[in-house]
Amino acid sequence: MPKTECSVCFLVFVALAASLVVAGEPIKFESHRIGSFRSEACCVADFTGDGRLDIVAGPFVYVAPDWRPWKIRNLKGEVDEQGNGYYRDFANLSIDVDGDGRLDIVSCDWFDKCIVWYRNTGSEGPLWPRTVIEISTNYESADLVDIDGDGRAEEILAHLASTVWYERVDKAEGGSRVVKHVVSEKPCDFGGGVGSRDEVEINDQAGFAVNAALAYTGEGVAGGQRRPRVDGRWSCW
Ligand SMILES: [Ca+2]
Ligand SMILES: [Ca+2]
Ligand SMILES: [Ca+2]
Repeated sequence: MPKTECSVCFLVFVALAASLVVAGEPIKFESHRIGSFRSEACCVADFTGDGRLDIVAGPFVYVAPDWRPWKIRNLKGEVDEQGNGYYRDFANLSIDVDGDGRLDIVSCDWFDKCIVWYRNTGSEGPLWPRTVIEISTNYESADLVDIDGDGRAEEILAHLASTVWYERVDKAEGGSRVVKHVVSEKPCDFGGGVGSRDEVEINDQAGFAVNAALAYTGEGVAGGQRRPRVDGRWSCW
């Protein structure tokens, strides 16, 4: 079961900076309630293409600047007034999966053991079509990270018992698909992260690119599973 039961982000809100950054002074935040739907995941990105950052949480895009809720999907699940329960939505990652210029959403589900994406239709009306990327195992969550070291956090690192990540690639005949990369099938505690060689202690290894990214599993940085990508292949020790 996800360890975040009933504890994270059920109330939809956004914290906006209320003061300018002044050298040496902490940034102050002021919370603004923009909705009351209780769910766990959210993300911030420009889903309408107007240059303003919107918010996705639960079944809605809350559209800036007035945070009007735009319903884009239905979610399975239920959360009661005490915050008990789940909606089947354990990550919201903003990425243009189909390459049409509009940001879509990648999500995952612990209970249905799947990773999915919702296609941004660009206009209000029909709900965003849902496409299953894979059904395999329990998905605790997922992050957008820069695994290939190109400076863009466009790779999907899923938090599973195994260590895998997903990549959006263009198809030769047009369109796109999401490709799965398996780093290790060894089951570990849930969790995931990525860091550069400078950020994670590893042993030196011939041929290892200085800026290559690492993925490691929930066994942690200290003594955990670290597998650097070397020339397009993964190795481990
Ligand atoms: Ca917008
Ligand atoms: Ca898109
Ligand atoms: Ca990248």
